[in-house]
Amino acid sequence: MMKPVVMLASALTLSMSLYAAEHVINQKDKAFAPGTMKVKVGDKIIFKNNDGFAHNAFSDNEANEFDIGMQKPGQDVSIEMKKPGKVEVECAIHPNMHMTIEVVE
Ligand SMILES: [Cu+2]
Repeated sequence: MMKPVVMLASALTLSMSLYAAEHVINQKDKAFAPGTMKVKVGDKIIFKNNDGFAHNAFSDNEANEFDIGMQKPGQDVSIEMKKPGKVEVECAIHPNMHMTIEVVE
């Protein structure tokens, strides 16, 4: 039998996942598409690599710092946006790749 605390925690997780949206960012021809995106806290961003070579998307912004690392062609990587703020996304391999995600409450 589950303890009440555990039941509450799983109910919260369930309700959060019901509201969390998923957004796709494509990496194609050494560019992020779309170039800007507005999402809510808790939403997931799925980075797709549609190129024939690796990418390495990352952000240094304090609010949602992340580093995907080497992402091979055809791989999907999911990142959760945990705090509100501006997220400037760059690629460590291709300096010209750049996009912005605005995370709101
Ligand atoms: Cu790249």
